[in-house]
Amino acid sequence: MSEDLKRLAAEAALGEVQSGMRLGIGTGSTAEHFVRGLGARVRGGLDVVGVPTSERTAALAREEGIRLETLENCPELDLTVDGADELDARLTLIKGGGGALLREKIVATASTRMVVIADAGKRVSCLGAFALPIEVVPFGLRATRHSIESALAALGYSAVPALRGGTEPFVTDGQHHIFDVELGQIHDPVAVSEALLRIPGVVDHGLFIGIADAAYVAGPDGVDRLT
Ligand code: ABF
Repeated sequence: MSEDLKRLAAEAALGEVQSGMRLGIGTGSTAEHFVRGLGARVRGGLDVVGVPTSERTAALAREEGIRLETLENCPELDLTVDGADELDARLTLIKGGGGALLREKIVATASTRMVVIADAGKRVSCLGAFALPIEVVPFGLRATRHSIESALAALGYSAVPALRGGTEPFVTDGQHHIFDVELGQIHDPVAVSEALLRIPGVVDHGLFIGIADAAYVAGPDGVDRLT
């Protein structure tokens, strides 16, 4: 059921893709439906070039016969289509459950438009039930964890950052690690974002604020387009 909804959301976003576009291509199971649908259209004659947000997406896009470029060679994109872990009514997102948040944010920010694709289970009134991923450099992990804890405590959160992967830490495409932090409810995403970005060991976090322009959210009654 959820896979069907993801596919419906991805198909709806494919309606925004036109020949000649430079596309940012997202990561995750919803984005995979988009890549497969895009592959079918490319085989039918659609002419686009894609910049993938992860090695995983790059491999699938290649299999699908989608022409790929690096962001270095193609630094300005028309449209990025990507999934999310949570989205609210203002189209603020939590992303990074799949571990690709940094490239996802760089690619989305390099795009004129970003469109989110999701099943209705991702839609929330207040972000934060999904643990917020925070990408950090491996150097000084314990010090960075301490700084994250203190910064969040100053905002009223008593949260303990959990290193993804534990004793065998998950390594991102950028060779970083990820702390996941359960915040419960994020009433002021901007304050959380600013506090985290002040910490030197933090590379970025999974809050996407003011980046998404629209979202296709698929539920049992059809696909809603949110703007
Ligand atoms: C990417 O994949 C991520 O930012 C997010 O973490 C995840 C969503 O995955 P799925 O579509 O599998 O739920 O979009």
